[in-house]
Amino acid sequence: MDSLVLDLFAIEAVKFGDFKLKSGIQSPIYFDLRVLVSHPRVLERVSEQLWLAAEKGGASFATVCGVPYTALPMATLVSVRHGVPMVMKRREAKDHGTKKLIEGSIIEESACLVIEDVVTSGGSVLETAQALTEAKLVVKDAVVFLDREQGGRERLFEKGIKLHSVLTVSHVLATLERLGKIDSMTSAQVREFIRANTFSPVAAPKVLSYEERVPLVENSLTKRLLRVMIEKRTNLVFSADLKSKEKLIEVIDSIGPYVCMVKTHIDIIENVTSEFVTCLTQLATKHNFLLFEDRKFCDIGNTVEYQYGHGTFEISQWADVINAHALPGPGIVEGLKKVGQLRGRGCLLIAEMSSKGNLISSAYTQETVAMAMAYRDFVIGFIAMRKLTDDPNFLHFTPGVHLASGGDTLGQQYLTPEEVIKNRRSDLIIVGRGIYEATDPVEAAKLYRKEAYKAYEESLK
Ligand code: 5BU
Repeated sequence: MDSLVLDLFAIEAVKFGDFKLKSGIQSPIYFDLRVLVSHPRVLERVSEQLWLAAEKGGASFATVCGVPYTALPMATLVSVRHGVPMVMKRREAKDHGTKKLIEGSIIEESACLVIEDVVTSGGSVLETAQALTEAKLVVKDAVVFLDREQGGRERLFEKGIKLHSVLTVSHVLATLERLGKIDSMTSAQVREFIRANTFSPVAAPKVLSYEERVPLVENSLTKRLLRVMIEKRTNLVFSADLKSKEKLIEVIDSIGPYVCMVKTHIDIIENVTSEFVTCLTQLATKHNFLLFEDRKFCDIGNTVEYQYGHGTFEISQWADVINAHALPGPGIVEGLKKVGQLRGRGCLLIAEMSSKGNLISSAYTQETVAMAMAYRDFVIGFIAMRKLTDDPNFLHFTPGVHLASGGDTLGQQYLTPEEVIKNRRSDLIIVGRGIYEATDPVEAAKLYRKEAYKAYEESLK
């Protein structure tokens, strides 16, 4: 790497002095990698290092895209040398014809590696990543030749992009000082400049407490649930997936004090009777929790209207909350809303799933969120693996939660309560086997409640 740093210095791709940056700030160091096009051998080495850095960082991608203009030749070399297709971002959308911002053949939902010459705040990488995302590509990794260490890496990380770099300013300074190209004064000056001009990470929106959310939410059912969560100090939903009615009633009665909601799969319970359903609703009143039937409706509006309002289980008569796939389109919400809204019920849209290999793509998730926004009077939130929107009206419920990570033999994948609530900023955890298969389900429910509530309180700090 020493010889590459020396070459950059020799061709004046890195210069020391007093330079006015785009932002207007005076800088004692300047990187100008545009000169590389006049030095093909150096350009070739820079490009190869970019490839190696991405590879070393574990980036996986199907296409590459250089941030215009300086990184375009670098991306081209990477593409040609390694046989990875490239897409190209325009600086401006064409004002005639297709208005496309990204040129090239796009394989929707495939990963694209963003290539950049220098990263300061990460703004240009983000701009390119946004255009790529709009063109239905997925950006998880970016590789930069030189990281100015001024906060870009952190900012990109917050947006879900991992930055891999070939060189950092510190490394360049140390190398040039060691090889006698700059003195220690210059090096110290630059270090101080970098320290004083670091972009702070974009503050993640503050997590609102349940109390703060109550007056902000429009739906009265959401308000009710939040109040239960506050009063009982619990964001735990029990997934009561037991087949025996007696066992189910027994478990629900014993863990009722620790949950804000009980989720059922009514069609797995043997010989369901109206007395059983009455018993369920009585328990909900006794322990002050809501009932959620995990029916996962997924049909045209007309059919779901019948399924929800009629049939053996008469779901709309007793379930406060139901859920639905967004797959059939808005008609499904219209159909369910026709039955549920007058009764004050609410619906969760399944925006993501916990099971391995599920076919939900990020574009599908985004469309689901958009659909929820359009039906906010009836859709109260999502089944999702993380927080999807900062809109306080929507509650995020995450299944696939277990204190022991791992999964089952049929594709379930588990996350811990802390990961779900604190790191992924979801609102509620859904736990089934972690509780009802435990030697002592009551103790297990208490533990899940404690862990998830603690994670929520910590996320407020
Ligand atoms: P478990 O025993 O905690 O693994 O049960 C999880 C429950 O959540 C179970 O009733 C599933 O039907 C439900 N579930 C899920 O696990 N993953 C999903 O993506 C969705 C629902 Br949607």
